[in-house]
Amino acid sequence: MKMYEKYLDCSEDVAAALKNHLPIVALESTIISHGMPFPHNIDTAKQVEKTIIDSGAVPATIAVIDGRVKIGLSDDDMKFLATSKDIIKASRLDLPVAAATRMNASTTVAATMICAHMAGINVFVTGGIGGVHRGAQQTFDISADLQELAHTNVAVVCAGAKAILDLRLTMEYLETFGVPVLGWKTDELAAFYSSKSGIKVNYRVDDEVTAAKIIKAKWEMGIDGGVIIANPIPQEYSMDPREINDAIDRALEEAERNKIFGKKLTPFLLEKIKELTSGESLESNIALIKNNAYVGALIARELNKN
Ligand code: PSU
Ligand code: MN
Repeated sequence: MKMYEKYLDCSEDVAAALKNHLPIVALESTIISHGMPFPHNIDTAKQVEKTIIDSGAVPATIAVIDGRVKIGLSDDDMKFLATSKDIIKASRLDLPVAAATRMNASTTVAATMICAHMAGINVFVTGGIGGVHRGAQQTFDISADLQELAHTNVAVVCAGAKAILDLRLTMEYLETFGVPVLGWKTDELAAFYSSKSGIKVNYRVDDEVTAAKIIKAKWEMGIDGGVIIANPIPQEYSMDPREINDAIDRALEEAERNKIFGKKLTPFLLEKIKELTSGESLESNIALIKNNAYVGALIARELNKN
């Protein structure tokens, strides 16, 4: 038994999938506790799990409950995360504290990658990754997600990153740390609510066979770290970039006025943007995650072959 295994609890479904070498897709939980309001958070989490099952893979939503790292959540766990106001948002730095002092914590992209890797899961689906915040030249606010992508061998399917971040600086940072950003059937970096950012990805991939070959080549060559598959939001849900950027600008001003920074900043901005777009952003958010779940399942199945 590996030392870290004593911190993990796999659900029955996930344990069986690991034992039988079935394709598994990890999912984060910060989006449940800090990314969306109830009951949309739990509805979405369940729909995303169902999409993965329907696409031929096994979902594993990850969180820390009473200090236990749960790989695969029960209905009760999920309801608890979706409704309780006292869930810690755990990134890499929080994870040991959450485990040692029996906290209830949702996991960010960084923490989910760590836990997925411990459990032996190498594909992870989320909505948007954290990145270099606007104004990071002054604040130094760069999400720990990016360092995790630099070091931990998990492929992450996302709809790019939200324009609350500085997308150009985020791409520069990822380049410095050798994280390939692959555009799923596109040359352009997806910007979460809109499919267009005006920024190019490193490479375009048009199918899961090529994506899986690239991911495998990276790890077989001993080049540690993640791979990002940036999957644009489906066209019919893509929001007008002007409208969404307007909301983002106003949310950023409000955050500055209220002196919100650090780990509180991302949840604050997400909540404000939802208010300012009168919920339109929420519908897009749900659509894009399901779309990512489908692509993640395809890639997990392909990686799982041989
Ligand atoms: N971006 C989103 N929705 C989210 C997040 C980011 O569009 O829910 C969450 C993810 O869990 C991500 C985290 O890992 O916020 C990043 O937070 P921070 O910037 O504090 O690292
Ligand atoms: Mn941040």
